[in-house]
Amino acid sequence: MRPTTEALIVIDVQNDFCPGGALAVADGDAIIPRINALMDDYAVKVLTQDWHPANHASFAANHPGAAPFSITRMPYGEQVLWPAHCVQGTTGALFHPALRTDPADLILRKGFRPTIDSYSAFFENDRTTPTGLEGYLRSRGVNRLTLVGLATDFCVAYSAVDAARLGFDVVVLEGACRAIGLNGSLEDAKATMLDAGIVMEP
Ligand code: VGL
Ligand code: ZN
Repeated sequence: MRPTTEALIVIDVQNDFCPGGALAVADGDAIIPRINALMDDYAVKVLTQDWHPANHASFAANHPGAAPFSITRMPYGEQVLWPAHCVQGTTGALFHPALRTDPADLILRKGFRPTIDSYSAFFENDRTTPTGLEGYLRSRGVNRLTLVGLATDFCVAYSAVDAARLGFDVVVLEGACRAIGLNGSLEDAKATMLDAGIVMEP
């Protein structure tokens, strides 16, 4: 068992990001057995859940004429327009049934405000509106994070970079993540994570 200063952060292992889902990540479900086993090693375990209202501004369907995976400009910067996914109350938003959820100390929902997306578990996409996760971890005395989940190049990377910026020591277990892969997004995300001082392990 790892010390109580370390937390496992499991990002968005939800039906819509797994094969058959609305924004399926190739092999997204393949990481689940390893994540389930990792939970036994950590005293502090947090699961995040992408949790959008149906009218969410990140959905292409809410921008007439816009194609999924196109890019638009929001007040807070560029935003990829996604197929509708992880809509509150739908099966797609549920955790994958194979993921162990009982051991989780905290389930953190994000992306619930209609006009702003939230890739990161720490800040919404304006990079300033906090989700509250930093306070939760600090008040529990956590200073080191291991990140796993979906997707490597979006929610995992954004969460890892924000965590490093906040002063946490961050390790990303690449083998326990899978990527969406959109115009070099994985390569970009890896470079950004390495620049931020994040340790990438297999
Ligand atoms: C994610 C795109 C949109 C993710 C969430 O979990 O990486 N990607 N919403
Ligand atoms: Zn989303």
